[in-house]
Amino acid sequence: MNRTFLVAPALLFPLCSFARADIVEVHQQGFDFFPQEVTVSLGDTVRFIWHNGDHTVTEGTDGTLDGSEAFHSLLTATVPVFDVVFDQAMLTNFPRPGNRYDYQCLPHVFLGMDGVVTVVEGPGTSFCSCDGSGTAPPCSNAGQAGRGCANSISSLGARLISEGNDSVGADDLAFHADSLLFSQPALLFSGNNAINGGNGVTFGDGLRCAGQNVRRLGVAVPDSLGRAQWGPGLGAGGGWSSGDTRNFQGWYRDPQFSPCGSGFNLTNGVAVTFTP
Ligand SMILES: [Cu+2]
Repeated sequence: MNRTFLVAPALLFPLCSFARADIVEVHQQGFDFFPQEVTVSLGDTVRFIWHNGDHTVTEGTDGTLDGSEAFHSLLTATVPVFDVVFDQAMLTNFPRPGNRYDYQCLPHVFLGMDGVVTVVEGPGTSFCSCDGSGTAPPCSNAGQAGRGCANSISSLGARLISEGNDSVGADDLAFHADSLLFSQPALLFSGNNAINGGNGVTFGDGLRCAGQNVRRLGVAVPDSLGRAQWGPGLGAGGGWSSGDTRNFQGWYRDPQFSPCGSGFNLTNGVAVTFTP
């Protein structure tokens, strides 16, 4: 692995805009981890970022360090960043029910300083990042690679990821989104085309990535952490068949303080090609 990748992985995304692996940041804020719960795709890196005090990031829930942990690090002024890669090796070497990795800060677990990383292994390819690598964000509100444009509560932008399988017969494809707005409706839709070669076009505060023969697949109401889920059981509304590719995207309301003033925004896109 070369040094450039270690130092500045984000700079590589413009060279491979269809890259699925992403970096998801979790910040130490006082005696909390924020966001406290994140859902990531297989292969993603979770980057823990220190701000003040002396903490640890220690997998488990028992408040002890006994060598059985999937990951453990100090998070201090001298170790201000700690990366954990949630790849197949992690899932194989440290299997956890539901691919759910609870972690805690050992000195402060009694204050409730803990968090959760859940890994999902869905099909498809993320495209149409609003990170400036493709179509420019509508009002300089770039998000991170693998995500939509920044919104009023997240400079990262909202992210759509898949879960389940691409089998029409199984019909267990589902989607998760994060960094949406609490209680503001979010719509999952699909389109036959990836617009503008997969780079999307500006639309509201975001980029419109999926178009042609648009199907509305359901409205979800995000929880207090800004997360929503659609599916499984999307096939009846989607009408796809084996061999079809569909481009999925989330549209959501951001009514009060949206960066560009339109009151709505979108996630990245996810393209899935279906099998029998
Ligand atoms: Cu701590």
